[in-house]
Amino acid sequence: MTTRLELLSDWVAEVAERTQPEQIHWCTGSKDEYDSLVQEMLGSGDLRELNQNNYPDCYLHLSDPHDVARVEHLTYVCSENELDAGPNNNWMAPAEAKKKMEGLFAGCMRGRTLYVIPYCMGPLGSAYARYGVEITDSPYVVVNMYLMTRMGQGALEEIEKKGRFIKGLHSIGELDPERRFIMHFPEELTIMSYGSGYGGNALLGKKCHALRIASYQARTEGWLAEHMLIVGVENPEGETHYLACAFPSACGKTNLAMLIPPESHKGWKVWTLGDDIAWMHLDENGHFRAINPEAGLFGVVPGTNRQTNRNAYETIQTDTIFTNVAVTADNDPWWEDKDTGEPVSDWQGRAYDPANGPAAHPNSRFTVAATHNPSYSTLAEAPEGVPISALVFGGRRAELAPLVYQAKDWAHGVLVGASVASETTAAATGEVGIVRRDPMAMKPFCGYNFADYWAHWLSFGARSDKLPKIFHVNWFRRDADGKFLWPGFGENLRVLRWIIERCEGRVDAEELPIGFLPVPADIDLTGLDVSDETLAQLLSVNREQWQVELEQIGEYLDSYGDRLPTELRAEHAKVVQALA
Ligand code: GTP
Ligand code: SPV
Ligand code: MN
Repeated sequence: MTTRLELLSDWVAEVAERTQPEQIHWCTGSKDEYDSLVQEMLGSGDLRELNQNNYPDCYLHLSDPHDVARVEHLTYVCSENELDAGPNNNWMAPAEAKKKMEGLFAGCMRGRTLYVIPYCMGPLGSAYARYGVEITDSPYVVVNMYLMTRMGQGALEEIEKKGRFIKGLHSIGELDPERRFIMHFPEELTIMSYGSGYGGNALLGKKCHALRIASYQARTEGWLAEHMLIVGVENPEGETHYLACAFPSACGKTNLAMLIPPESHKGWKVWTLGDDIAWMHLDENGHFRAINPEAGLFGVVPGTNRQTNRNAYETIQTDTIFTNVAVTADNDPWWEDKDTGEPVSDWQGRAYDPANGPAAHPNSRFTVAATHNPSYSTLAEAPEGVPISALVFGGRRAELAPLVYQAKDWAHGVLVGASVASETTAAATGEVGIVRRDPMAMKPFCGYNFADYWAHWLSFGARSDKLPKIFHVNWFRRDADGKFLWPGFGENLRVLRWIIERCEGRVDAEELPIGFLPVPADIDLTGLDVSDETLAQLLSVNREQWQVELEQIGEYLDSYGDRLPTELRAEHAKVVQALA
């Protein structure tokens, strides 16, 4: 055995007994190990080489066509008590779920290698870091975990010192959507995932551990695990504010985290700390401090180009695993809006035919080390994290939600977060473009009852008077022809500037029932082709539409029954009254 921690060696032996692998590989996390797994997968066809002159050390994985996104209807939170999982989760009794999973796992690794991946979420050795071990039979998962987490020997040593870790068991199984389940046992700190090789279903350190299990732990321990990017905005005077922003899947976190200031903003700099997950603790001074538990980027490929996100575009020129993109005649990776080249073969490896839909899957992804990003912050590895000035919620709303507004105080901000709704995207299977409630962008990721989660959020109000200010943004408002009203991407810096000015108390705002809105003149439009009328439209608040929205929010909150905090109901009633 390659660990002195009995808890771990016993678990690996027990899993091996059940799953019957041909061999067991304990991952060291070395570059040699990564390289040899890549070579092996090139041999097996799991990976394909891309043009190594144009894209050195870049590879392509084409998944099973029925395994391209998260599967929320097959994802469960298995707490002892169904109410603890809440109406926001699918629930199954732990005993029943385990029995089902044990049946699926029986003998499932015959002829395969069982990989043991010890990993760390967060800077190694940080007081805020957490540890887990994923067992998987997928070498694709191993190489992705190598890029996305701090995995291997260093993590194992910490786990051995602590004697504790999250147990994550994964098998790709037959990749049959009928035999696919992602089960979480928060009370036992255990995850079982079967039947999918896709990121959020299979890289168990990410959504399963760092959000579902961690959110459950965070509640009992007094901190927050959130679906948020972390970004530093430095002004020309060299002062930096850090923001943590929660947008639903495929709604712009990676892009905002890697933002490039527009031409008009000489001297401004933007630093990436994280693009998907933030763990936030109150420090001894009552400030929120955030770390990014991840070490890599698992980003949406389509739409990435030099204009929209040059940092991401440059980051993925080398050392990147592409999943489900198309390729050109030169064997370069290709995706919609790449702005150069054209596809000859699509994400299913077929000759490209526009009749088959997009060449790259809309949820095609890149996996790359975070250190590869030119805007990676030197503080991203700081064990104590960065202080957060503002929390920003957002969604994809063609109508209703203005470009930006500020919550009146913490409790109102919690209501603003709880009220987030957004059009669905290709990040999860199911229909795209349907507005659904996605509180705090955590609908698919909260490991317990949302009612208790909102109570936990509200509880910070009494714990500190130095909490971050809370905002809501919407980059996706459209005109009557369906065109985006706001240019977005780098230009979003103009909105971040207003947010920072509000945090510093340097700018007034207009108080409306829904919150504080910018005085239009305070959004700097210099050098931008956006008219005053368009800005007015972007900032407009339609009373009737908001009344309907508030009614829907009220019904939604009511669906949480007795557990809903009365304080949240009261916040809702205040806004309803102010709108009347
Ligand atoms: P997950 O990784 O699924 O959590 O997604 P994400 O929130 O990181 O979303 P991402 O930044 O990858 O953006 C998803 C899609 O939205 C991409 O196709 C982007 O091009 C597009 N997008 C991002 N920011 C903007 C914006 O400001 N305006 C517009 N119109 N589109 C944007
Ligand atoms: C998301 O869907 O929010 C993602 C991609 O960030 S996944 O890791 O698959 O969840
Ligand atoms: Mn995400």
